Amino acid sequence: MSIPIGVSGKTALEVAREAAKIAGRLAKERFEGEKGIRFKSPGDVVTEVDTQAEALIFGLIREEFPNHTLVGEESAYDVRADEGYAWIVDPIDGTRNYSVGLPIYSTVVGLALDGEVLVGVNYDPERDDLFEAERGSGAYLNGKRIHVSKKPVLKDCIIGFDLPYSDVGAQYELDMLAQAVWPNMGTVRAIGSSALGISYAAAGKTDIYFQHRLSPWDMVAGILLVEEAGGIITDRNGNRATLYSDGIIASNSRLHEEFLRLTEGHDWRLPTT
Ligand code: 2AM
Ligand code: CA
Repeated sequence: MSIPIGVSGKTALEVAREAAKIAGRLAKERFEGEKGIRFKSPGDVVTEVDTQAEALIFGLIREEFPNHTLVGEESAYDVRADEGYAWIVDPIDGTRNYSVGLPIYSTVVGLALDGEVLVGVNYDPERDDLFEAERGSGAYLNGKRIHVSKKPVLKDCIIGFDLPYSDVGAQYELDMLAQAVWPNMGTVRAIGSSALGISYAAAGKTDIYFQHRLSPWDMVAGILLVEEAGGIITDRNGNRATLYSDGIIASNSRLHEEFLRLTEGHDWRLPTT
């Protein structure tokens, strides 16, 4: 699958990296100031910075790849991300954190061809952490190769997860976690950014990550990072994750099997529309 080159000769990865860094730095500069916060729906917050950062990223991509589709959480959320070359952008993942001054958020830029992710970048401006991957070339954090956890059993593990906004699904998820997984695991972390949560699992900092009700821009970089870091990332039923999976589980294959076995038949598998 060929990874395209931009008008000026930059690679898609270079463009994704540059765009994520510029937007992430804008978010960081505005972190202390007035951000223009409003609620899109209960629990789902957006700031003026999200909108500005997305416009900035789209502008940079459009200059290099004028014929590609642009998909973004704020201004182009209803555009299909799995047809042709599509750039998928989350200007600030973890907006709820960002809006209240919790410094746990990141900027996601990915490129997919017919739904197969080719390039994925996740930039955390607070720690200057750059997670990036190109299909077939491995996953990297700040230039160093990363790998998923090697742990074989959940008993020793840190499980990362996040909850959907005010959604009844969150109750199922917590219930499932408490009943099925809790007695068999180490400990849990919920950091409020699924893009960072998946990236930390790709880097083996946590051992497994799960969440349902995600959107293509939350997952685009994570799907590629986990696969290029030697892990597996699936939907709740164990099928390979796509940009439109209703939730994901990311880990190594042994932990994955154990997690799917433990959660089999639990309510979080029920459709919750
Ligand atoms: P956001 O910050 O970009 O809105 C925390 O709950 C994490 O899950 C964040 O990454 C948040 O993305 C994402 N998230 C929460 N509820 C979601 C929903 N219903 N659909 C898509 N993403 C969601
Ligand atoms: Ca997001």
